[in-house]
Amino acid sequence: MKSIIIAILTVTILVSCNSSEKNKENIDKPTKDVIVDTLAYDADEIKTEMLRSWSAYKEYAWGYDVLLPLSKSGYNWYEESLGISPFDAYSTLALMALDKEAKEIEEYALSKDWDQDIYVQVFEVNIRILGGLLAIYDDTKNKEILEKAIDFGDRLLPAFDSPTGIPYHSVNLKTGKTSGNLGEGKGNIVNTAQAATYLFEFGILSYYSKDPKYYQAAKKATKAIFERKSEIGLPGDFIHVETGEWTNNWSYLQAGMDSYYEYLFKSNLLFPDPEIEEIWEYSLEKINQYYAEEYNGKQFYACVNMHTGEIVKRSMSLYDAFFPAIQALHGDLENAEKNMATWDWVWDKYGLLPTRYLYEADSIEYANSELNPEIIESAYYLHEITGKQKYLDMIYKYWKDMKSCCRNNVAFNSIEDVRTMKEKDHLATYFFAETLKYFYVAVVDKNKFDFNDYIFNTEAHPFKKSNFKQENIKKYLGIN
Ligand code: DMJ
Repeated sequence: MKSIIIAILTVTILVSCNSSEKNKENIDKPTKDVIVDTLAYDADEIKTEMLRSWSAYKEYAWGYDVLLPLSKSGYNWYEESLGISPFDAYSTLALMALDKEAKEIEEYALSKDWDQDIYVQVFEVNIRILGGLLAIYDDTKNKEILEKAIDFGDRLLPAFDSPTGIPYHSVNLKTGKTSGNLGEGKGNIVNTAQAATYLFEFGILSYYSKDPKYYQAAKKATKAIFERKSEIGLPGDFIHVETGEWTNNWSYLQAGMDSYYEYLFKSNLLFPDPEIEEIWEYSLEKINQYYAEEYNGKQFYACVNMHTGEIVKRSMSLYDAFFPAIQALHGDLENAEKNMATWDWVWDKYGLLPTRYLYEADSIEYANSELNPEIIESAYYLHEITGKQKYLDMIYKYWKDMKSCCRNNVAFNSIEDVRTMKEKDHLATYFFAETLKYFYVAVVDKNKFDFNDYIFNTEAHPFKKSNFKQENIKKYLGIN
């Protein structure tokens, strides 16, 4: 009896926010089975939470891009709404068989007129809106949805009409005029992810429209980055769209470069292209050669100087937690598992990931946490690929911690500071697209969703591999 009480007490402490480091002393550890049983959740629980959060969006923020769950209101990214949350939510609702809700979004998408006189950030709307529209089409095969996706894609294309082929930061959906990050004609600088995270969605759009122009524009932008690599083979992190000069000489896996690498690998899985595959293989070698380092017995990926390879900062942003998934899918399980262990260790320090952690200084640089999915995504891939229970246990723990820190009376909220767990009035659109989806697919029956059948875009919109026939890919995408 005594040992049961100790075990229950211990589990309670272990799962509370900020738990693990602080509470190690004076407590007998419960057996692994006790932790797992207590932390385990099922697919129905996540589905219920998705429905609850989605209903809150509809009640308080319908017509806006984003739900503000504490003030029970909404806000728009630009002067007019693009409806970003619905586009991000569709594929998760559909996968959960929440058909009525998914149908509402399909109808909303059909009512959408993209002729909006607003400048939109090309990178963000590509992964969320174009990715979301294509996911609706992939699921429904509704031709009118494809027309909406083609219309939207056509409105993004003028951004790629630059001297280098690298897209401008923003484009006006109505006029096709472009703008830098500081306004029209000003600050024509983009980070590497904004420059070259298009192969996947533009490849799908080319496939379904049978028009290679989208994939070719994405490929040109990707090659423009790769061809400007340094003498030691690394790309930089910020580039001038018109001159093609690097404006900063750092190189890393973190936010700002992350999805450039992600798409070099993933796009090639759907649409085999020898040129892109070669760029990926080359880049992966450089990542392992220059970014990877063992520090205090753990595997990290540092920020380095693109010309010398010298480490300039020992930091990690929570976005880089996507990389164990890529390593695992690529087949490099040794590095994937080491990298995942490091992420899980950071999670245990705080009970959530801070936006940026400095591993040399062992301190936080940015303490906010915004319900991001990447660590769950990687644990999910690792569980699927290795079959090891410990990765599912990590996911259980992440859910329990996220629930206890971020669940509020209508949905979920972000955190201002992981050290105090002060709440922040924001629910990012990717929470619907990614975070809840990864929690769900990690535990749902294989006959409802089989990991092996899909490739996710960087916003976790899933695309069924069998929808893309090898015999058509070269022609539709213009691959030699
Ligand atoms: C998502 O919008 C995408 O995954 C993007 O590539 C970077 N990460 C955010 C969520 O954290």
